[in-house]
Amino acid sequence: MAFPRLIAVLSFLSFAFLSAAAPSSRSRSLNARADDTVHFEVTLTWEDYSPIGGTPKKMVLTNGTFPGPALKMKVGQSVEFLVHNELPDPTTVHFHGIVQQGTPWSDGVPGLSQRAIAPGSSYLYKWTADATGVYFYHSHSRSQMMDGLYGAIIISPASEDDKPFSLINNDPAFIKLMSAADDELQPVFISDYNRYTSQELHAQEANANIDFACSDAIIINGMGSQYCLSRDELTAYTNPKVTALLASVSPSQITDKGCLPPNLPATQGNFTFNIDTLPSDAYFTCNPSTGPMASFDVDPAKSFAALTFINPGGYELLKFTIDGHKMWVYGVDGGYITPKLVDQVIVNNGDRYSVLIELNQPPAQYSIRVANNGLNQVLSGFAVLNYKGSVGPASEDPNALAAMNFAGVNLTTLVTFNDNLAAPYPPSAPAPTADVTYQMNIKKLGQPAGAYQWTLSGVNAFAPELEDQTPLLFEDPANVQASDLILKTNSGQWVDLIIKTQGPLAQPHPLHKHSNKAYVLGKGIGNWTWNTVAEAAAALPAGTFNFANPPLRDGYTTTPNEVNSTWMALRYQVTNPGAFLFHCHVQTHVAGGMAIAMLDGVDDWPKVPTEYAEGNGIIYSKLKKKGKLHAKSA
Ligand SMILES: *[C@@H]1O[C@H](CO)[C@@H](O)[C@H](O)[C@H]1NC(C)=O
Ligand SMILES: *[C@@H]1O[C@H](CO)[C@@H](O)[C@H](O)[C@H]1NC(C)=O
Ligand SMILES: *[C@@H]1O[C@H](CO)[C@@H](O)[C@H](O)[C@H]1NC(C)=O
Ligand SMILES: *[C@@H]1O[C@H](CO)[C@@H](O)[C@H](O)[C@H]1NC(C)=O
Ligand SMILES: *[C@@H]1O[C@H](CO)[C@@H](O)[C@H](O)[C@H]1NC(C)=O
Ligand SMILES: [Cu+2]
Repeated sequence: MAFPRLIAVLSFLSFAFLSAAAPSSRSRSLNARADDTVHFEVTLTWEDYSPIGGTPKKMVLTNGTFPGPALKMKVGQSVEFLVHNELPDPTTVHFHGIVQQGTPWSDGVPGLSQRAIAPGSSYLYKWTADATGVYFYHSHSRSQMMDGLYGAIIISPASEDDKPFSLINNDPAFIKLMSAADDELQPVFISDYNRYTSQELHAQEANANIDFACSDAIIINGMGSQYCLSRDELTAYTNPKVTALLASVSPSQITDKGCLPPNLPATQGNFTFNIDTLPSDAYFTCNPSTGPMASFDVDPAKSFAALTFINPGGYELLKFTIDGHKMWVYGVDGGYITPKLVDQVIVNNGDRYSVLIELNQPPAQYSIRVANNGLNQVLSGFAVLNYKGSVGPASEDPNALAAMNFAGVNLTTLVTFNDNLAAPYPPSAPAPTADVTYQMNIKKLGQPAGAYQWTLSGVNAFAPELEDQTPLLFEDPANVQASDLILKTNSGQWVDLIIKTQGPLAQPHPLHKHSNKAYVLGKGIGNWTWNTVAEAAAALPAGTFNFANPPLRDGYTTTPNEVNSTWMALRYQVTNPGAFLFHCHVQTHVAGGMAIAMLDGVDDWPKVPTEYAEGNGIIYSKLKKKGKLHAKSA
């Protein structure tokens, strides 16, 4: 019985020690020498932790910290990421935005690219840092990311010439300062926080039959506080659109936590709710608590500072402003863009925005304000931009410089970054036409399904249990039945994905595509009634689609609408064969089934190394016990 496992051990070992020199399919990485490998190693533990003070809950700590340590590397380097799972549950790690060119088995999706890493086991991910920018790693097992497993990935460019800063100011001295700020960029994780674990939250959803959308706090780099407002403040902050919806419930008001009540047919649909099963603090009772506040030190002698905002949150779509400062948005989802000067940026789940701030204000502490961008809850979180030599808060009245209030309503006229204008730098354009078009239909499945169950295809939910199946990557795609949940493409094809949402009350969904990025060709309000983008472009006003320099991203948020349905058209080329997930990054939605598996390049299907196909992560736990694991340091 031990025989097959022994073979697996041996082959995995040789793989682990030899493969640093393994060639990758990308020419850039062919230059990577054996010693041009960075090795990271982390241990995941399940511990009592409280980011917002008050009562701790169980959270995933990565090497004892939350968020996990940042991984820094140079473009072109080979990366090894060894993870030890000391959690009570299975896990996987996804490297969000990393293409995984030629390494689809390191994409971290259970049931697609690997088997989940069992408790007590370890797993070695290996990939190439193909492109510069800010990415992040996070759990992709069920909704475990909400329990705290995430950290930043920062890939620095080969040359300063690749950066877009001359478009801000052509003076070489300024370019040098801006580039230096980018070299020292600080990641800023902005996220909702819930006092319940992801498993408890899903149990609450199922029992109450609701799509869960109420938080305790917004935390910034794992720090924050739960603020409880007075009833007068809550009333003052209630959006008139929300007031109209509240007429159907009693009392007709938002909850003490600032949330829309969970039993609103207008937002949930026509379902039978059992909200008595919810713990009162899930939606109603607000328990104030105070935790630490994140502070970002900046040095005005350097003239500029760079921050990259990342939303790894469960379900709140967020936005931020910085008191007294405009910002140049110069990077989106890792890629540089033609910079835009703005006051506010919306950061939806999974997305990253890099901003450059000119440090031209008196040396003081300025508030970084993060507010919920949805109408589901009145909620904000705060951090500090701390100038070196600061004499204290920038003004006596803490809100004197605020561009938006606690409910996220603007207090001044402000410019919000327009996602549609995120032109890639250097310029880049898709093929003018697609080879194949797939249409999807986001909606709740409807009774008798639960109010928390969703479909992306428009037909079936991608059930969480599919994470437990044999990974699709390990199958011969000829034997895998294509369906509304499993799409097949051929290598080199240009693929259009048309995503339709159903109004009225089409809420925004921040979708995420694994592997290579896709162009956002256009978005619209109303019914999509065409077979292809070409047909739609002929029928709709000029300018509806951008074929010249459309945003090139791994995150794409559907357009919300209170009245009509909406649509969004994405285009990408199949350049990296493998099994990749396309899904909503709202954790409650993906857990509810809003996902589709793309079998990209079925005509050029990769051969999975034996070590991954058979290894299943068991090996390292054995080595560890025998003390035979020698970690190389980064
Ligand atoms: C995690 O902790 C281990 C043990 O202290 C250390 O060797 C390793 O470098 C840490 N990992 C990261 C990514 O910092
Ligand atoms: C809501 O669902 C119930 C039970 O299925 C059904 O009888 C009723 O007609 C539905 N109401 C609306 C407005 O769709
Ligand atoms: C901000 O608020 C003011 C009114 O307080 C309004 O006139 C303005 O249009 C708002 N929106 C923006 C984007 O500035
Ligand atoms: C979209 O289609 C729906 C269902 O067929 C229809 O009720 C609605 O009027 C259409 N909306 C528009 C803007 O054409
Ligand atoms: C809904 O669609 C109709 C028909 O296209 C249009 O006239 C109307 O302005 C749209 N309403 C909203 C709120 O987008
Ligand atoms: Cu969603």
